[in-house]
Amino acid sequence: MDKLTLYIGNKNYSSWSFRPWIALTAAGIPFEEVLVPFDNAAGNPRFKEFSPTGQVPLLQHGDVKVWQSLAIIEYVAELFPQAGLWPKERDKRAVARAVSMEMLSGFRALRNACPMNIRRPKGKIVPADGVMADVARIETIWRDLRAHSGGPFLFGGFSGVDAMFAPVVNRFETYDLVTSSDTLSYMSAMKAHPAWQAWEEAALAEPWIVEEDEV
Ligand SMILES: N[C@@H](CCC(=O)N[C@@H](CS)C(=O)NCC(=O)O)C(=O)O
Repeated sequence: MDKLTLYIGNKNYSSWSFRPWIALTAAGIPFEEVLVPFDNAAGNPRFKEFSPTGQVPLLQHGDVKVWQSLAIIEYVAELFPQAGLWPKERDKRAVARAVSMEMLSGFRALRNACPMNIRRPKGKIVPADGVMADVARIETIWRDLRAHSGGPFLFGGFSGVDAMFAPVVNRFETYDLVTSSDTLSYMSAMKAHPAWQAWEEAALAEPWIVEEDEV
């Protein structure tokens, strides 16, 4: 099989890169990582050299290019069906995809007001309109799925859905947005995962500052 190459942005800030990276890493799927740091002043010209959207993440597999974080997780799940990236049962898989799509296309208030920033010391902000409604919906998703699966992750073991929500765990923590014990318990499970810790360690070691993501 051709090797998999995953192009990503800064580990400190690139929430969309984090999703497929943690999915592949947690599933033990071998891949080469190519990190291209953001260069907002120049409009990220290097991203356009490998990505049709000029955005990261992008997965290269032979001649195949896959962009969009969720499409990458889907592609890899098809290549490695034993990796358990989606639940085995069709009904659970449907829910897994539905909440992943909610994440991919929604929660804009939270995403805009609270950029992922692994390095930022924990500290509250005054939440912009809509942020706490996004937080409440995400907490409901997490609580319901874990009540059904028994946890510790959304469908029991770590899956592609947890990967889709991984950056939210950082946002909740960094901006001190949640207090419920159930939410905090899920966040602890995520932060204890070796793949999470590997990303965090690398993010903390990065030298780059992206001013517009420093809230
Ligand atoms: N919906 C896309 C979002 C990708 C995205 O917004 N990537 C950001 C980094 S996290 C990016 O490449 N930004 C650079 C730019 O927009 O110039 C996905 O799921 O992959």
